[in-house]
This record gives sequence, structure tokens and C-alpha cells, in this order.
Amino acid sequence: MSQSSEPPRRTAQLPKDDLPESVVRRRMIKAFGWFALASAIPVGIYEWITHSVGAQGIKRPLRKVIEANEQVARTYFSDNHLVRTFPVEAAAKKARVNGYDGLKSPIPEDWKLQVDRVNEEPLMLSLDDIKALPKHEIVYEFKCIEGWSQIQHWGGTRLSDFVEKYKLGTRPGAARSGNSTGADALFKYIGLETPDKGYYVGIDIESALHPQTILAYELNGQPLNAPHGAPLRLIIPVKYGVKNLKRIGRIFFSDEKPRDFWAERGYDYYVGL
Ligand SMILES: Nc1nc2c(c(=O)[nH]1)N[C@H]1C(S)=C(S)[C@@H](COP(=O)(O)O)O[C@H]1N2
Ligand SMILES: [Mo]
Repeated sequence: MSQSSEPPRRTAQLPKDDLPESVVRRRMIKAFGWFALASAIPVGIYEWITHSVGAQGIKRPLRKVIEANEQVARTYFSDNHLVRTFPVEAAAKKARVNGYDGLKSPIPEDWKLQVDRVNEEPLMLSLDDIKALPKHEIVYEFKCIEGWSQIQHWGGTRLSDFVEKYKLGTRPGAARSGNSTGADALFKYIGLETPDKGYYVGIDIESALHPQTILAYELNGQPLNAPHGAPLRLIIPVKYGVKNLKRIGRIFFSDEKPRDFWAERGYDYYVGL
């Protein structure tokens, strides 16, 4: 290192007028290069996000509908991270049980999943109808807002596959101007409740259609038992336990926030992870 009291003057500190023209030109080119690179980064990130969505298993027609509404699409893409999964061996052999609201009466013998639709009769589906859709299994860390968590292994059908198969969740004739696909827009929320309406949740549509959200009928490869939500429950890994409604009786779509059992008792409505 130089020990002189005057630090050696570097060319960068010279007044610009003193610099040879070739140096100035080189610097301008360099500066422009940095500028071009900096502008390319956000574009690159956007491209990466929009393309990785397809790679994570969102079905084309569904994406079209989602893309139809720019605001929804933005939230949807940003919510589209996947939660961490584990090998099957990591799952608890005996899953913990918590919460019996809406489960106090026996499971209705004539249980059907009621799905409300706009300007149409509700769908009344059997468990076999649900099982006819592709099966999806997930092993992940289930988290209860009360402070416990457990790695659990669930099986069922993706809610997004179900919504696509039965053409649900869209608001007819709500296509926006300037929307080239002409697709209907999605409702903002999905509501679920137990057959006796003793427990109920509302969920933003982006989280509901997340590729890891499932209508579950199996736990550890076995049919669900009553305390875990037989015959069909929601498993939504991007949310805390409270939103994972057990024993689904009815599903509906809405632009207004569906009422929510724990939100009414002071918890955050979205309780996302
Ligand atoms: N019908 C119903 N579903 C429910 C609840 C409930 O009380 N009733 N409790 C919720 C809460 S707080 C949690 S943590 C999970 C627990 O699911 P598990 O009993 O399968 O562990 O279910 C959720 N779904
Ligand atoms: Mo919970």
C-alpha cells in the first residue's frame, strides 16, 4: 500500500474534460451495459415466476381463467410457492386429533358433498365421485395455530382438479373488457361447512387452488376416521390447521368473505403460513 500522505490520483477522479475521448466512450458503453442488465432483471424474474407456475402442475384451462383476472393472477402467482414435503417414513404413525366442532353428531348416513352452483341445481356427489379423480398424496408438516405441528401423510384429490372437472368457481359473464381470453373470472373465495354447520371456513381462492390443497379421504393410506374428518376433509398446507375443515358437507363460491368460525372468534381471517 502507498504510504504517501497524498493518495495517488486515480483516473476516476479526474475531471471528465481531462479524459481522452476513448476512455469516455468506454465508460459510457460500460454504464449503458449496467443499465441494460438492471432493467433485464425484473423482466427475467417475472418470466421465471410465470413459467414456473406451469411446471408446478397448474392445469392450462385453470390458468387461463386465473390469468383472465390480472389482480387475482398477481396474488395467485405470488402465493404459488410449494410447502416443504417429506418422505412417507417421516410421517407420524398416529396423527394428532384436535377440534370437534361440527363433528358432534354422527356422520349422516346419506352423506353427499353438496356443491352450490350459480343458476344451477347444487351438485350432490358421493365419495366415489371424488375418488374417481386423480389421487394426490402429500407428506408435510401440519401446523396448528395453538402451537403444535406434526408431519402427516394425507391422500385425496386436488381441489384444483375437482374445480376444473366440475367447472366450478367461475362467475358467469363477468369477463372484463380488454380480456383477450374471454374467460369468466373466478370468485374470490370458497366457503366450506360441516353438514350440521357447526364449523365453517372461508378461504381465498388462490390458496384453495394451490397445487397442494386437497379434498382428503385418506390418512396414512387408510380411509379417514370420524375424528380426523371422515368421509372427506380439507387439507390446505399453505394455511394453519383451523382452515383444514373436517367432515365437509357443503362447498360454495362467493365474492364476499364466507363466514369463518375462528375469524369470528378473533383469529386472522387468512391465517396463511
Ligand atoms: N369440523 C372441524 N374441522 C376442524 C376443526 C374443528 O373443530 N371442527 N378444528 C381445526 C383445527 S384448529 C385443527 S388444528 C385441525 C386438526 O385436525 P386433526 O384433528 O385431523 O388433527 O382441524 C381443523 N378442522
Ligand atoms: Mo388448530
